[in-house]
Amino acid sequence: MAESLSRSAQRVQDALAALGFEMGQVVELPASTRTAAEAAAAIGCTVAQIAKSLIFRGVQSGEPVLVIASGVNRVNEARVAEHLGEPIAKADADYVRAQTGFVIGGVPPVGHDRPLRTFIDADLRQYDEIWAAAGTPHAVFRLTPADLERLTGGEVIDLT
Ligand code: 5CA
Repeated sequence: MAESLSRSAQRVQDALAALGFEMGQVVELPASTRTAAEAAAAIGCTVAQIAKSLIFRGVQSGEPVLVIASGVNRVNEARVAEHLGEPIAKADADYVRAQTGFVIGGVPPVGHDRPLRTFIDADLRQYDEIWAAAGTPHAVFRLTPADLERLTGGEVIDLT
């Protein structure tokens, strides 16, 4: 029998179930998955297959924005701003926690305290399977790019 998940990882598992993603299985690993590079090493996939969930803040509205990017890509903030309609700034750790309910290094693409405006890196579409954080810096789950798009309702954009 599988060991029980930590509270934050279970929250993501429950969110996946509520979204009807039956195949979604959160796994907690002994090794750190806090960064995209660590997650790739722990999973045994490429860094590009890590779907990292980054939180930004709309400079005018103060509203949070979730950008889900391939682990190898640096987010072009100006590109996101064009789609959003306002400039964005990097969020600090307290803001990330307050807006999502999760700590940096574990922010998942789904299961947040409230829905977040979401953009998805088009580069992720080239992979058959990708991995995302699942609530803690030791928890991840596997999905396809199509799953990610359906689960988040995010807008796919060219991020680089
Ligand atoms: N669990 C892994 C991948 S599955 C993960 O969450 N990676 S991540 O890249 O999405 O999360 C780490 C990200 O948090 C970094 O890329 C960076 O954008 C952000 N970050 C790290 N430290 C800080 C910090 N002190 N303040 C604000 N953002 C930070």
